[in-house]
Amino acid sequence: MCGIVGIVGKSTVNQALYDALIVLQHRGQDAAGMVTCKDNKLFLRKDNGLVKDVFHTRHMQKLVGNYGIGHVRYPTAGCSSSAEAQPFYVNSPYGITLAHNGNLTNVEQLFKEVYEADLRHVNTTSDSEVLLNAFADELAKSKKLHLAPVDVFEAVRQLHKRCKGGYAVVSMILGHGIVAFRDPHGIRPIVYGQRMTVKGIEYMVASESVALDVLGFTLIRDIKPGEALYITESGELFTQQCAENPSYTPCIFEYVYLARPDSIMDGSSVHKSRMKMGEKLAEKILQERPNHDIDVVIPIPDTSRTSALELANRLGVKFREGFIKNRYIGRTFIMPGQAERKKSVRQKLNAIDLEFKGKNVLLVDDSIVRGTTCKQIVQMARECGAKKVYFCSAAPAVRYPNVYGIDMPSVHELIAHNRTTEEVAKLIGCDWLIYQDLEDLKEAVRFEGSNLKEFDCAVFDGHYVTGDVNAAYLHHIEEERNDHTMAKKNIDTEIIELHNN
Ligand code: PIN
Repeated sequence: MCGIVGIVGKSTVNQALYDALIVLQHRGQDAAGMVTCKDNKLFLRKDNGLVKDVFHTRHMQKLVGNYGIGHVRYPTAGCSSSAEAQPFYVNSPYGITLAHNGNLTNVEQLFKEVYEADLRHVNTTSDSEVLLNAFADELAKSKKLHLAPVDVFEAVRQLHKRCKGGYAVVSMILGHGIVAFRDPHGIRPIVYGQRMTVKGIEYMVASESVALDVLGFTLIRDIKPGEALYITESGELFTQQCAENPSYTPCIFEYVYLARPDSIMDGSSVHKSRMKMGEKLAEKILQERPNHDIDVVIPIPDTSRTSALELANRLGVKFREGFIKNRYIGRTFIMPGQAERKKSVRQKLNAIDLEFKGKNVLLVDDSIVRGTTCKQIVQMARECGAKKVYFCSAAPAVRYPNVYGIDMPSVHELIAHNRTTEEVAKLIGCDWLIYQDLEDLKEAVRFEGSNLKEFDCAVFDGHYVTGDVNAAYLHHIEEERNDHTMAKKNIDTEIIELHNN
């Protein structure tokens, strides 16, 4: 998962891009980058680190121009070297830069084409750089010094035929403008909006609507699956459907945990979806445990608060904050290596004893992935004197890997992989465990009159909407993801970086 943004403004856009990246920081804390364009020159700054640490005044002063794109990275494929920070750049044709959120499932095939047929060199292991080269190759086929919108759309049309997987992309073509597009299944999110200035209309595309809100842009709509958007440097906007058979199956996990609650995605409010997840969970508890003896509902901060509150309301049970989070520690599942993850839970959360002592508590989390955090939290609740500890997950059991750009662990590290609910309950040490049903989760995200019928729910049901994910690919992903490989990659990267310096 990453965050992307692109702006075509009427004056310098660097500050607006920076502000947007700050708002999208939750989508990736690993690296950040921005590229702007002025007088036929590109200005690029990217590095590992948080947005606030990557851009200093001296960089911002040089990032001039009225259009540009930006990226925050949460590594999914490839390694975490700063050379893999985005946006990526190719000089031919025109000078093109690109930022990508998602993961291509046919990257090896595409790499081969780019290398052997298009005669292009890719310098990193990032699928985004391969995607950029394939896009550049398609744009070059127009053989024009200046592209018309129809040429841009033709290039995206051809690109859709060549790429498989999940991708939301923003690309800047020097001397032309910004192109944004979304994969034909609409797996990863991307929206666009506008704001009026005295000099005219400015346009912005971003992963989440919250970036538009904060910068005073009005949301126009989501880019449709397969659709492309072209905004010229002078501010003319064109859109076109570029996929042959688009289908609308956005990633449901965005609503569970990834997106900010104040975002609207594909027309559905993330906040409202999470409230409904709580209501649905309450109904399931009442059905499965009509004589439950829950004294208090306690959320595991932060994401689960919204659903836990609605759950408590619906059950007619008290809602209490029992865990205090140290907000200066990063998210748990982005850290490589099990030992580091275990250590950080205690640093991250502390329990208030009196909310637990002598009570039957229902703990609520947004999801259970590895189960390591949950296990320690259950233990903390018991140490604080809870009589019974029950557990609820606002999402169904995570049993399969994600291949469309969410950095899920290897299947063997997923606690629910090949396990029943009872087995998971036993492992995390709670008295009973209830998972959301998948149909209820879908219901929670759909709203009345919405076009959203189906979703990418692969992590819950193992069904991969792009149709190309087979056992061999899953095996390959598995090899890439286990902690051992990740740790080795990080060490190798460090050595290469030291060597380069
Ligand atoms: C954390 C959201 N959420 C908490 C991420 C823990 C799974 N974990 C996924 C639960 S926050 S575990 O609210 O956004 O900070 O199953 O891997 O132990």
